[in-house]
Amino acid sequence: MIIYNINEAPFIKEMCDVTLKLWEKGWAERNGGNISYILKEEEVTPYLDTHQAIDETELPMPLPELAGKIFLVSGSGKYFRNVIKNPADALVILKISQDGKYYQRLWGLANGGNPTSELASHLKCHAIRLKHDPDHRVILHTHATATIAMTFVHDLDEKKFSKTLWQQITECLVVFPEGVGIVPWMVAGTIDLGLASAAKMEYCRIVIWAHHGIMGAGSNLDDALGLVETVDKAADIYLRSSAAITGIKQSITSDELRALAKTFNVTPREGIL
Ligand code: 2HA
Ligand code: ZN
Repeated sequence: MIIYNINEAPFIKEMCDVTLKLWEKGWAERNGGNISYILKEEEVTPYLDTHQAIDETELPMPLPELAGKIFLVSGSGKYFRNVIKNPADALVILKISQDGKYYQRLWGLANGGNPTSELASHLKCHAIRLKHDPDHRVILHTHATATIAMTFVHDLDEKKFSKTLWQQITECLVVFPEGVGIVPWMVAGTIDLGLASAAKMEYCRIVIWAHHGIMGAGSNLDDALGLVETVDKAADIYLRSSAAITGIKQSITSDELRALAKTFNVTPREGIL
């Protein structure tokens, strides 16, 4: 039985909060960025009949691993700044069919439209992260300014890039000991970009899209946003310290990073230090 107004649902409020934060950060110009969030059946049922589909659309590729999963997703072309004003217009709740070939719209996109153009990337990344982390729930893509800037001036070798990030703020290694994945510039919204990102998500929760943005995975919206914020803060410090122009004078050494890893009981990805 449906009892409550979905606009009051915690997952809708969280999505409104995070999309507005991303816009305030200057990372979500125009319709930039997209988010998808796995909802649990029991979270949704007080607000929606999860067996009542409005319509059904074929997925760009079959994803049987995600059969029956429910996602809250931002809409294609929708502005993050506006999500809070009209969540039913800007967001969509969809459910993957039992054969993994279709998604059914349960709610949202009230004035028409489609889920994010990066849906294929998101779903593929969810499937991979769930294999490694049963608590995984969120994929967040945003145009994090400093991270994008760093992809113009730093070697794109992901191990070198990861080490530079770890050297900027002491906590970085602790927050993302697996480092970051990097994909070269690719056309946005393509299956190829989705597959390349998902391949990186086999071993890390951050994938940087060179000259475009960043994708972060997490167990909830705060977790994914916190991860992306940590990476971007490190990138910002790297750029502000003028390392990119003048060369670094001193930094956190490999031995120091190893000591940090030991103290915090994290295992840095092999081959970076
Ligand atoms: O949603 O950010 O990568 C717009 C984008 C595409
Ligand atoms: Zn983008």
